[in-house]
Amino acid sequence: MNSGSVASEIRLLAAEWTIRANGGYLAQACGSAEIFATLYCDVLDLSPSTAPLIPPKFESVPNSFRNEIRGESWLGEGPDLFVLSPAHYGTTQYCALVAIGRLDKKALTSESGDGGLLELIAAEHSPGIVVSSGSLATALGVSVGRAMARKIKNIPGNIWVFLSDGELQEGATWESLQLASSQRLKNINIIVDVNGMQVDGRMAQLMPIEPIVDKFEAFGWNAIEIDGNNLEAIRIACLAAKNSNLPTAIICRTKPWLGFSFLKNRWDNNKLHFIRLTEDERQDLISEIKSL
Ligand SMILES: Cc1ncc(C[n+]2csc(CCOP(=O)(O)OP(=O)(O)O)c2C)c(N)n1
Ligand SMILES: [Mg+2]
Repeated sequence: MNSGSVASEIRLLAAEWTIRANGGYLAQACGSAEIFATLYCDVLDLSPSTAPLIPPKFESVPNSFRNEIRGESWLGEGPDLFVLSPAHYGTTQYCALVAIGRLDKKALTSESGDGGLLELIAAEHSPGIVVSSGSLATALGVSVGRAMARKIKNIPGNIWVFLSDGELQEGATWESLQLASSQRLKNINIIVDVNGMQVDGRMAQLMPIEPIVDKFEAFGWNAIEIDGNNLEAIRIACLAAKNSNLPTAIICRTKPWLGFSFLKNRWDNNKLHFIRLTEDERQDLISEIKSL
């Protein structure tokens, strides 16, 4: 698989979703397409999916008494585990799973409505999702716990956690980071999508979180800062994270408007978090997709 073509496919599928549903988290997919593509093509060591290409209908949330399918099944049985924390990036995860052949493209249409598993705000039963984290900043704590368990049981492999920059505004994140470094967990790494925005607008205006690198280092983590839309930079940073003796955070500076021209205008007007297309935007997007 070629990471460049997977990144383009993620953007295209997310754009088609947004047109179909007249709404979606398109900017999240456009900003992080290279991160997902590099992880799946060049970094994650995953065994084949144990889940069907077209997901079954939703019956109930997974628990210990029932045998409902878990989102984790689409990621196989290791040795690595990929934990997506911000649940509104679910669309990006589903599109990535289609692009790498773990989900059928038809699932994006047939399973994204009522009663389907492809929730807009993804949950534990949604393809590729390990932890329900619609209440943001909850998946990192679970992931650190799993990394501790793996260390105690000598289970090989790395846990890779995807965080959004908005989640750095939450206290639970920093408690989890502290626990990971105090336990010397080198089997967990974080990729942060620093796209500079959250639901109410710009990070810098609402509650600045800089200097991010210094903060991670102060919490005992190795921190690497890169251009998060550069495939090679992501690949090299992940390799360094794998070989580090400390838990590593890769701080990815991303551009959530990359891929479709109307997004830049929305960024300038601070309206990029959730996109409900105007008629003009819809027409522009359709003709841009046709010209690809
Ligand atoms: C604990 C919690 N607080 C607040 C929210 C409301 N919320 C939903 S999305 C979001 C933005 C979070 O920032 P980020 O993930 O960086 O947003 P994006 O870059 O996608 O705009 C917020 C605050 C939430 N889901 N959970
Ligand atoms: Mg953000």
